[in-house]
Amino acid sequence: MITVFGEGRGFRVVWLLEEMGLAYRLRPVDLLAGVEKDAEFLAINPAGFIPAIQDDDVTMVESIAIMEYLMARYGPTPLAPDPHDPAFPAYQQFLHLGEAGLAASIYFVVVSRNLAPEAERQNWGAGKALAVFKNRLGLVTRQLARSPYLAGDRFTAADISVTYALQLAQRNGGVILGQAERAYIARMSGREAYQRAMETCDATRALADRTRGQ
Ligand SMILES: N[C@@H](CCC(=O)N[C@@H](CS)C(=O)NCC(=O)O)C(=O)O
Repeated sequence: MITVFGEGRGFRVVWLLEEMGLAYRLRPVDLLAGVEKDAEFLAINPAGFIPAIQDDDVTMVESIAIMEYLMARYGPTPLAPDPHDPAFPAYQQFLHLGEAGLAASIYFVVVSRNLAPEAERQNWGAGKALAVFKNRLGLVTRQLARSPYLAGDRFTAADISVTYALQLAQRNGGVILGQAERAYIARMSGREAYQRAMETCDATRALADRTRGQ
């Protein structure tokens, strides 16, 4: 049985597991309560960030690497196009842009806005991170004008990667997304596997409920 530790970007992993129909359990990790008190989780990831997974004797961190591991280990799956498929380059690019370009940037905007001391909320680093996010978002907008999914005409793990980042920006980063991105999120979150993942992920669902309509 695969164990997923923590939500946040762990939502990507849970959504992927639901898309693949694999059995798993979610073990919550409460970062705000203080991860230093969670000895069981620190034994899995001594660096204390989420998500992590345990799969028999495999322990991993990094949500995109975890998704790639699961698709390679339990695939083949249409969620990961074959390297010879014409969809592969766009798939690979957006799978990684979702974290390296989008989520990793907006995360520092989110923590500055929500967790930093009042006087440090408007800091230069957060402004630069927001500018980087918006710059990379332009590539997503351009791609959505060309195709319904980021890798072309079918859903892949790249859509899981980017949808998570767009929702983080919308829910916690103060970003107002355009019509194309909002319609894309609505399509992605209408998927049955997404809905099942939301049922499992209590913290993500609570956040979505709190920020709906903002
Ligand atoms: N690139 C990593 C980012 C992991 C990450 O920063 N996770 C956040 C929550 S989603 C976290 O644990 N932050 C607390 C910390 O880094 O100490 C991934 O995709 O898994």
